Amino acid sequence: MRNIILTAPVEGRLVSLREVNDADFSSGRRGRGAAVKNCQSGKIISPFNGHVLKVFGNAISIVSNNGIKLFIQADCALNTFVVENLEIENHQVIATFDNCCDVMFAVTNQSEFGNIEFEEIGGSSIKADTPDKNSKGGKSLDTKLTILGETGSGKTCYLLGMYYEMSAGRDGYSIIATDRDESRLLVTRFKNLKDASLGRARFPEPTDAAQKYKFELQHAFNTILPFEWIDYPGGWLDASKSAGSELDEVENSIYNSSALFICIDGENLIADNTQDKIDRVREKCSRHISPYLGRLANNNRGKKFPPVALIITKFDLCNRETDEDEIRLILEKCFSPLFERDDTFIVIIPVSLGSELQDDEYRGTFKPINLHLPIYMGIWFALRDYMRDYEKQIQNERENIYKRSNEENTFSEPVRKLGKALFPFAFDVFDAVQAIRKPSTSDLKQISEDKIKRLQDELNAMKKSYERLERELYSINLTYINGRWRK
Ligand SMILES: Nc1nc2c(ncn2[C@@H]2O[C@H](COP(=O)(O)OP(=O)(O)OP(=O)(O)O)[C@@H](O)[C@H]2O)c(=O)[nH]1
Ligand SMILES: [Mg+2]
Repeated sequence: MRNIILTAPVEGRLVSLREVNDADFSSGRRGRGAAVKNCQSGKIISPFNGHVLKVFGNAISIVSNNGIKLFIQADCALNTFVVENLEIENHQVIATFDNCCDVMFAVTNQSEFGNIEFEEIGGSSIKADTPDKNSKGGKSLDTKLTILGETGSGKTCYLLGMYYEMSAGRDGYSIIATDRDESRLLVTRFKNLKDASLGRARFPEPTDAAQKYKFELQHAFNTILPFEWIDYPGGWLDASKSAGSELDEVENSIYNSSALFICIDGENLIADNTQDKIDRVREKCSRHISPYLGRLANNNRGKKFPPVALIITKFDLCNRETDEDEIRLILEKCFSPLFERDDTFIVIIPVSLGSELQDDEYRGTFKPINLHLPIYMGIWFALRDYMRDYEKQIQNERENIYKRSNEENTFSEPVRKLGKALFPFAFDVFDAVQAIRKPSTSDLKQISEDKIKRLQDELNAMKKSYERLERELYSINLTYINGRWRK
């Protein structure tokens, strides 16, 4: 089947159709496509040579000479320059619009094609998708966070506590569960965790199957990063006891993770001396996890190792007898191959749900410590990737402007000027026709300049977030970057 790549018919950052409010598009009924949100004003440009099939008040359907049918719709009226059956050329402006929010487009005869991709005008590309009807929104879930650790080490409690902290909002950030039912369940579970009257029953049951949660990280209530969180039963890590399919699932998840969270049970750090603590962490935790890290490095050759948060859970149990220097030493010994790599970012984060949690038959006070920091690390790294992508897009636009300036300054402009001097009337007509057929060089330059400004503004906002998160992370004295401890 033929794969196709089309230039988007409108300028702007492409997003998945899942993000638009129009049910025909977001459900996939219109076909596979993409959208540009918050366009305000702009032009609809044909991405191929072909002709117009139909013109509606706010939509146009066009077909390419080689049979690609594209339906383009805005959520405002269009000023159309074309009529049914009119031939159109690649790059021809077929309509303009003012005061729009979203422009959506989809290949309606999608079943005739294999891969369908859309390229931003002068930017990166997006795979056209048929949105899943059950999905309630979100960009593609590229950011995956996997939490690993022995059974009973506090992974699920950590997730519940983290959601409790972050759903309320912290430093301008907040997290919401994308699915409302999932959100309700999480809220009920962390309410239990807080409810001292429940005693032992305040804690979750051991996890018996892999659980995936879809979250959205927001800043100032704007979604900046959708991510998936995967919570495994700790028992699955023990290769001697697990089924092959369980091991495959854990392994795949680790390979595709943007950041790894490894829980080390603080109870293992309650011992008479450092060597005993090392032996316990090694036996209970690193012995099971290290083989996965080894295979990850093997699989990942040439790529960077994901950042790792070593989360010491239940820190309330061991904080009196284990200080920072000893923690460093213990974890360096237990995860020595990881610390030997010179491309890793490791941060050790002691966390706790409350210092008196286990007092009085588990009726102690819920008082979370540091639960936000591991997730800050994940966000920090994801933002870094986003910022690189934005910088690349800005660079592309700058190159576009440079190319356009060269076009203006060379052949076509002087020839056009001379023609206009000799045949002024004919060239006025020619210019008028051109104006509706193609965006002029200066228009395209303006599109690029506007885009650079928008990207730059978003990039600046991301940089501010990035720096704030970096300050938070560096405030922990237990960060290990590219082969050395950060003092
Ligand atoms: N003192 C203390 N105990 C905690 C804390 N967090 C969790 N626990 C205890 O650890 C137990 C296990 O926590 P879970 O979150 O269920 O452990 P898990 O890693 O998800 O375990 P599996 O689902 O079996 O893999 C809880 O039932 C609590 O008793 C904490 O911050 N402090
Ligand atoms: Mg669990």
